[in-house]
Amino acid sequence: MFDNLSEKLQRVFKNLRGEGKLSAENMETALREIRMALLEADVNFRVVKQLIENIKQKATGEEVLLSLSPAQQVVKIVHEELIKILGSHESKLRFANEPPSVFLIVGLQGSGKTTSTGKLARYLARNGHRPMVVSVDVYRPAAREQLKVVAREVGQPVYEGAPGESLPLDLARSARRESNNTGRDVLLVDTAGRLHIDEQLMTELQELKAQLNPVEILFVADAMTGQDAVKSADEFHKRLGITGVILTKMDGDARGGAALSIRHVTGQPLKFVGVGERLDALEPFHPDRAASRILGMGDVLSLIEKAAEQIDQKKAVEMQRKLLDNDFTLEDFRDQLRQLRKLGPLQSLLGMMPKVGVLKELKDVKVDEKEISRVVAIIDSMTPRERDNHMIINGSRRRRIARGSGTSVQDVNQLLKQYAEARKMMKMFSGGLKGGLGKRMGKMKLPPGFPFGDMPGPLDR
Ligand SMILES: Nc1nc2c(ncn2[C@@H]2O[C@H](COP(=O)(O)OP(=O)(O)OP(=O)(O)O)[C@@H](O)[C@H]2O)c(=O)[nH]1
Ligand SMILES: [Mg+2]
Repeated sequence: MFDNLSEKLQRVFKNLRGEGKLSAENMETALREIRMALLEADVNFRVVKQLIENIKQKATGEEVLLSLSPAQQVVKIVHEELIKILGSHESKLRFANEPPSVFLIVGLQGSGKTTSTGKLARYLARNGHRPMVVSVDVYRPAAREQLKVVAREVGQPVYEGAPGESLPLDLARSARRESNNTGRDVLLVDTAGRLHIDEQLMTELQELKAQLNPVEILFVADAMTGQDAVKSADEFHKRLGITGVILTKMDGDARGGAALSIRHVTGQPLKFVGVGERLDALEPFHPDRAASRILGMGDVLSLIEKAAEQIDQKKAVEMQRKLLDNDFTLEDFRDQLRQLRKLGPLQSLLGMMPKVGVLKELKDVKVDEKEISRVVAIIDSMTPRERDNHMIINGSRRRRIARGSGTSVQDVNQLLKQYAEARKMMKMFSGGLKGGLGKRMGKMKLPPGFPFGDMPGPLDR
């Protein structure tokens, strides 16, 4: 996600880093390069124009802080403007005053509607709702069966229709009644897709809208189709009035043009992104985090949240606090390694981490269970005091720990080094964006192995 753009923008900032002052010339060059990078990422030209204008205005305006270096200033400005164009704050789902809230899931053929309906049902159920799903795709024989399978997988009920019930409107109305009768508070209506926007589809969707009075009409689009996704979202919005967008297949989209354009072009927010085929691969979209990710600052918050979903809640909150207070001990490090096995595909986690330096090479790493066990064994061989304060682990303690864990002193040294680097790294993040974001960006260099990678440790290249 956003990999290409991220790489290019970081190159622009790097070039600026050598400059002593922000001048008309170096700003001109930087703006030209940023513009190119955005266009190459397939961002809508109107969005690019607006962004560049805003950046230029800010960079030459009074807001420029003399205390920051040119690179720092530009990073700060681009970060702010990216957030603005992406929609400033997370766009939450809306719910009706009187349940069930009906969500219409619409979009072109193959965009990911049925999969997203299942993902959304899972997401809602995990967030205190009681969803029900129904497919009104009566055109493709297997379509309703597909939703049934997906619903079963996420453990949520599906309205299958009475015998002979085969009209979209009938199915939807009965499903709403069924939701009411069974105390379900959200009804997700998976609709049929077409190759192109055609009159028949639009008429059907307009009727569904009129009859069901949905609180959300979510347009599902394939991020990999880039500006085509933006165009069809715009068209659907003009004909139907959508309330938000789900961009799917972001896991396969290195450019991110659709994600960056859709809000500005349609005026409707990007609410969720699909990041894989699995039914847990759906994330609420956070403009600020996306902007940080684009600028290579990783997405530590999403990482923590993802961990929180898998790990027990209390622990996650504690972990977050520890990260912020830089109170992250070796014991926490060990806990994290243990949790790592639960977290699912490592790739998607790596994608959320800062893309500076070494991580780029870590794309295809696989978790090596044996290595994790070894690190865990080393930490297990420490005393509680040592785990709490790694500074006291001197030479003789290192030898004892190595013996106790059946490893070598080098292994212990290596682990301690990684841990120290990881702490340093976290300290940088915990400072937040305010006050000296640029300063941090300039110095930021991922330690080998942050937080788990690039070692002859738990990860194997
Ligand atoms: N990699 C990836 N694949 C996805 C994602 N979302 C959906 N897919 C895949 O896209 C394909 C189409 O998904 P569907 O959910 O069937 O799409 P649809 O819009 O319901 O299709 P129609 O009902 O035929 O219009 C499936 O193979 C999904 O597994 C995603 O976020 N990432
Ligand atoms: Mg479908």
